[in-house]
Amino acid sequence: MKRALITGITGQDGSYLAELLLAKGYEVHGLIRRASTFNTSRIDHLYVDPHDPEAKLFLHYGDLSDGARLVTLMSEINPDEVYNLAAQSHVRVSFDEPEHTADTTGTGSIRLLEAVRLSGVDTKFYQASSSELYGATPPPQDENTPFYPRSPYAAAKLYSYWITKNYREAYDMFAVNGILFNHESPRRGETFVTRKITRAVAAIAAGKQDYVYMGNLDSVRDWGYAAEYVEGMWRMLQVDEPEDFVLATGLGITVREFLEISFERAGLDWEKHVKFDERYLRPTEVDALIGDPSKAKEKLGWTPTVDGRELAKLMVDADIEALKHAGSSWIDDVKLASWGTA
Ligand code: NDP
Ligand code: GDR
Repeated sequence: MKRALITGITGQDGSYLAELLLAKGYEVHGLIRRASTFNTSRIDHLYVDPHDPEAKLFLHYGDLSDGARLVTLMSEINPDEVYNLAAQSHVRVSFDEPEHTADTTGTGSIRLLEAVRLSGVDTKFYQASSSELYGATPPPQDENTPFYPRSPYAAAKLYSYWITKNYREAYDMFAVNGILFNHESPRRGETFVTRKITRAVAAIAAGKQDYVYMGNLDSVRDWGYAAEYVEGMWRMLQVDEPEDFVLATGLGITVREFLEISFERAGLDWEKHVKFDERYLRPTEVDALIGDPSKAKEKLGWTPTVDGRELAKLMVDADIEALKHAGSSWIDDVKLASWGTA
């Protein structure tokens, strides 16, 4: 039985990846941060009592800021595959918390790579790199496109990208970067633009909210479906040679078009419900990201089937359904989301 360690298992991608690896018969270990309340809602459906001999999912307290803990865990777990998905992953928030973002999203990766090296485990390593690395470089973007980061988040991810490549070359590690374009799902964090929109559509359609406040509607993103992207991550670790791969759909649409499709899905006119708030603008914006996934198609046999337009409908349907079961807690979430700058 193969054993995997996932950092960021409580996040969107971590939850889909855990599901995928468990279905493939892996024993899955996840790193979770201690919080004053439980934050495992995305993986609660995978819970099996750890005393049960059939249990295959195990969680361990730890943090990417705590290198010694990572070495201990790596030695104890002795994984065949490590997926480094943990990060402060919000671009807008990285302008508010640049140093924390550097520590988690940047230095966190070297701590984990060092934990692999110091513990001496023989493992493959996946680094969650991002299309944000391309930043100001115009589309289409592929594995050979020059990077031009435009945020503290992207600059931290740039460090992680290069240090992963360096450990591959310096220590002959099987360490790869998945350069993933935006990918979304009904489990997407509530303050990323797609989920913010689809949750607002559900709330407005139910008469619980009148408006949603947004920032720049002109940016173009290549949105794919997270459940399909974790399959691509896994495939990157199953090939003979360690290489970096782009995962994308190849279709770019504007935030405005995503809004239009989402509101239309619920029979609403977006222009009557969307207001501008400059709080959601970024000091430097990434105007357009559209990926070319040819290499992943050819070498991994990975082909996405859901693009941004389909995703908008899928996510609106899911949020309308979720709202029916949420009761009063839904309103509180919407209020909470509007407190910050995200
Ligand atoms: P999420 O924000 O949903 O999840 C981030 C995860 O990282 C959470 O489990 C979070 O834990 C954990 N985490 C944050 N800080 C720390 C820390 N200091 N120590 C340990 N764990 C920590 O991100 P996604 O699932 O969307 O993305 C997964 C990865 O892929 C991230 O690295 C992201 O930057 C990257 N990425 C994402 C893309 C996307 O479109 N989704 C595209 C390209 C790259 P907690 O639940 O406790 O907060
Ligand atoms: P992004 O995702 O920055 O691409 O990073 P996000 O959904 O936050 O923004 C996408 C675009 O929408 C514009 N926008 C708004 N964004 C938010 N969050 N809230 C708003 O109100 C709003 N109005 C307009 C943004 O300006 C931006 O242009 C995501 C993250 O998952 C990263 O971790 C990952 O690396 C990249 O995708 C690829």
